[in-house]
Amino acid sequence: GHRSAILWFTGLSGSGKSTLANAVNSALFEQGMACYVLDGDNIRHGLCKDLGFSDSDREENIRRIGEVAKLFLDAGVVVLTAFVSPFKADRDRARALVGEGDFIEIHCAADLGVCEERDTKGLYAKARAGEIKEFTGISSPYEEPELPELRVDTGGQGLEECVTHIIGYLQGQGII
Ligand code: GGZ
Repeated sequence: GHRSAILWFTGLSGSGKSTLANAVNSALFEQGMACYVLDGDNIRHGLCKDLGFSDSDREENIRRIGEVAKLFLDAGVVVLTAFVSPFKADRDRARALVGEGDFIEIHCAADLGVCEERDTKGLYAKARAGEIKEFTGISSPYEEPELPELRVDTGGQGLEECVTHIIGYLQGQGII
C-alpha cells in the first residue's frame, strides 16, 4: 500500500535539493500518489516572507515548515521539503513533531566546491564579495546530518541515479 511521510531534503544552496525533490515528486505522482513539494518558491514568498537569513529567522522558517509538513502528513500526503535547513537542532525539532519512521532526512551531499563552481544563481560570488551576509557555507554554518536516513551524492551522481536511490529506499520502507 501507500502511506504518507515527510521527505526532508537538506543541503547547501545549489546542492540540488529542489531539483531532486521535484523529480522524486514526479515519480511518485506517476505512481498515483498524493504528494507535494514545499520549497522556497511557495514558502519564502508567502508564509515566511517576513523572515530573512539570520540564525533566528532560519530557525523560525524551519519551525513553520515543520508544522506545515506535519499537516500534509496528517492529510495523507507525501510531502517533500527542500530547504537548506542548516541547523541540526532545527531539523531535529521538525523530526520530533511526527512519529518514528514518518520523517526521512535526505542529505543532498554536494561539496561546497561543487556548489560554488556551479553557482547557478550567482549567489556564491555575491557572498564572497560580501554583498550577501550570512550565506550558508561561506559566512554562515551548515551542520551536516550525522545519521540521515539517506545521503545522496548530488555532487557526483546524475539526477536519475539519485531519484532511483530514493525510490528504492521508499519501496524498502513500504511507503510506496
Ligand atoms: C543561504 C540564501 C541566503 C543566505 C538567499 N544563505 O540556492 P537557493 O538560493 O535557491 O537556495 C537558497 C535559499 C535558502 O533558503 P532556505 O529557506 O532554504 O534557507 S534556510 O533553510 O536556512 O532557512 C538561496 C537563497 O535562499 N539565499 N540568501 N544568506 N541561502
